[in-house]
Amino acid sequence: MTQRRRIQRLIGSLLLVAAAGVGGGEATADSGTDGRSGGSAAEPEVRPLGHIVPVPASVAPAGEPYSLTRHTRIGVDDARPETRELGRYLAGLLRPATGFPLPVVDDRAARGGIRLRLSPGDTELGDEGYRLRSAPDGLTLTARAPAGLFRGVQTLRQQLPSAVERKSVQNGPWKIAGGTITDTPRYAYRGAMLDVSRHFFTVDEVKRYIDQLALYKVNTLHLHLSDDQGWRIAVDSWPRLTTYGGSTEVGGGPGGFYTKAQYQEIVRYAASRYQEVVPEIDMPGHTNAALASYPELNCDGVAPPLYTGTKVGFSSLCAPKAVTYDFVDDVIRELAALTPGRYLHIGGDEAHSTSHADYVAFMDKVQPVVAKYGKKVIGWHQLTGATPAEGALVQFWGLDRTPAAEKERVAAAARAGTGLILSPADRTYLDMKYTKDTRLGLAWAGYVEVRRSYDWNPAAYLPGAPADAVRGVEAPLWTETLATTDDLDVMAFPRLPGIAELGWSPAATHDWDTYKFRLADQAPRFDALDIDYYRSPEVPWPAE
Ligand code: TNX
Repeated sequence: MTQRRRIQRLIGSLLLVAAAGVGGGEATADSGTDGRSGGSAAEPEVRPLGHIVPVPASVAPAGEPYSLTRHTRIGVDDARPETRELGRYLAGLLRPATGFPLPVVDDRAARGGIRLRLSPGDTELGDEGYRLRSAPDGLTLTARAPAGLFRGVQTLRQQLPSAVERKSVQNGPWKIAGGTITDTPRYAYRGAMLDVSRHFFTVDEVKRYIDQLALYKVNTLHLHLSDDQGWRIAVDSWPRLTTYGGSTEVGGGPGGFYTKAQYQEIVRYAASRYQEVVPEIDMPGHTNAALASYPELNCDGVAPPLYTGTKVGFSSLCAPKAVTYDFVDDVIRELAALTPGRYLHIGGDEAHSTSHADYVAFMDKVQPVVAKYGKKVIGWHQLTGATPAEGALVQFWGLDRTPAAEKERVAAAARAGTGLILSPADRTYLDMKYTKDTRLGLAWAGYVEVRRSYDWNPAAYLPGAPADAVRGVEAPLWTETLATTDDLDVMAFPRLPGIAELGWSPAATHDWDTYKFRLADQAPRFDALDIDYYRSPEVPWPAE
């Protein structure tokens, strides 16, 4: 958290204390008002069912709330070992703030408690859906698979007062509104990308981001592992990629890289949050770190110096050279072996110093290598300038002003069966400035205020692309200007939850005028989780 926000928050709590003194100990809707208009009231004791982000597909409030107490047990169905693990995860979330023991027990021993149940026959719940039933006599989460229970746990968590996110014991009561939520995702692919190349982020920093994504039901973490400024993943057969190519970053800092063991730790942690990691090695452009590490990868056989600036489009692997494909085969083989997920992202963007013929030849040779090692290709949408492989997905990162012909090329690929991930830069790029006054970020795609990032429809975004070609959305976080977790926080929040909602919630629920209130009510949760965020004037935040 920045110093400025710490001070703001301190003043906010002093005002609250003062207001409580005047009002006889009751915080009122006005307490702590800091002069901003339109702020919503203090958190109610029981959050209305479904007043969360992403908004659930179906919400049926009914009856009295469920109360979590010091006697609550968490019951797990032992049909699969993951369920007990999920019970422990839930207990781990709830114990610090409630101070309750919350033992994880056999389902039968949890009468009146919180129960996590698998019901594989419940086909309407799909792969990630869940049902939450809350009543005074118990709370039950049901899903067909552990992933659904995990998503349901996030709903349960958001239904509780935001103080539940704090790491020390807080006052309850801990109530969850009565009724039933039945919820399934709109899209199977709900991603976030983190660029660990322009600035390196440690394993712990990546885990922190994974936990933030989990809260909003994101299921894919795309890691941009190589670029001009740094190579971040160990490759045993080409060790200088990391020892030399990983030794710096934008601005000349020390950079860094993940050993294979560290990378696997990230992958395992993501899996425990039901996120699939999509590793990206960007090729044939964005490769200065590799070219600097191995002279033979350059057409002229001369290694360029390491690069710590922020220009793009100046580097290329040498498409005509045989050694290039030995290199690519080794990298993809070793990376595939670290990847339980289905996809490898091969980049393919901004290859401005690769000729079109070389680009096509390169992609024609490289995509089969991905298949050979058992993975499917994802590429940035320039891949449609070559021929995307069978089963490939392309990630569209254009914007409103992208030429119609370029959009049509992507749409044509979609009509021919290529799946689409939508990351329009002027909507989903979390590194774009919110306004001209935003301290961090870039502005090449324009300013992206909170409403703009939320208020678009993925199904109708790309003219001529069939709606069912859209596999989902992804919010990329490029880090040329971002060096710390505070920097990541303030750019991702509060736009990330909006992209996550576009990915999860049914199109029929899409509505800025209701979303903005649900988003506003995430603010105390951001605070409790120590997430720095941009207090956009478009959002009716509660007073701090
Ligand atoms: C474009 S989007 C890039 C990245 C930059 C980003 C900055 C894409 C595939 N390439 O290399 O980091 O803009 O916003």
